[in-house]
Amino acid sequence: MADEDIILSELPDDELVLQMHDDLYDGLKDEIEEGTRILLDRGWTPYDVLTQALVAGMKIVGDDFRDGILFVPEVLLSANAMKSGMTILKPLLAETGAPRMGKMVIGTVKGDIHDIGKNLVAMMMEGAGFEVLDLGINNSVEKYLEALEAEQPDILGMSALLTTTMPYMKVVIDTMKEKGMREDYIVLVGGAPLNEEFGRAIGADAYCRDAAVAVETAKQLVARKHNQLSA
Ligand code: B1M
Repeated sequence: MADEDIILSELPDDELVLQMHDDLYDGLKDEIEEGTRILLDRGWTPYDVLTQALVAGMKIVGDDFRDGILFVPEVLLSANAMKSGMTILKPLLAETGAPRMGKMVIGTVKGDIHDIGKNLVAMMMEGAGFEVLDLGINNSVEKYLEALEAEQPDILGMSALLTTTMPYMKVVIDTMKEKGMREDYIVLVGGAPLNEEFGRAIGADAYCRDAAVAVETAKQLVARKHNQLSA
């Protein structure tokens, strides 16, 4: 069947999700928005739409980018389509009425412009009741420190998607140590090329594999910090 013959609303859930993976691959923003709304209307939770339709679709894009089948302009279109789906989900994920859990400053490190994963983490943290200040992409150590001093958050979150930019996280943590402010904050790091060992080696409090892990880790570490302070 030709693409123009496909009526998304007539597809059963499993076929619609596969079609959304194709549409994300093809960077079709309107179709991704439509598919997102259809799944929500059918009673899907925002989290399931996010993970099963959008994040899973982006994984296929990522694999083909890695294998040289897709190139930057195509991936940018996919990223824009993904973001438009995320824009629909964002208020719904934030609407959980969760009690205030704490505050986080988050940003992608210097030299790195990837922001989809970081945005997802920010969205999920807000949904879990955290106040989030998003510094965007390409953040220097000065930008991070300025925000920490101005905002006094519980958590600093850093994201890096490139093997060439992930070492910059250590620059930020080392500078925090030099200035005697490292222990004032919980530092969480994440991004596809990182792992637990790297997180430990650079002196972060935790590496977070995905947004859900970031939320759980943040909750645990903030609770521990508050218990220590009140003990
Ligand atoms: Co880029 N890129 N890219 N790219 N890109 C990767 C990262 C790459 C792995 C692709 C590949 O070759 N397989 C590769 C890096 C290779 C390496 O370093 N070893 C790569 C490259 C090489 C590049 C360029 C250098 C390409 C070029 O120009 N030749 C260039 C770099 C530009 C720069 O930053 N200076 C570049 C550019 C781009 C686009 C602009 C086209 C676009 C970014 C658009 C945007 O973000 N607005 C893009 C994209 C989309 C990707 C891939 C395909 C997808 C990334 C993504 O959004 N994933 C990516 C391939 C891949 O990762 N497999 C790739 C979906 C997202 C939900 O997952 O970001 O992993 P992720 O986030 C997860 C977790 O990692 C974690 O939670 C998130 C949600 O569950 N997490 C955190 C992330 N941050 C966290 C922070 C936390 C906690 C958890 O803080 C507490």
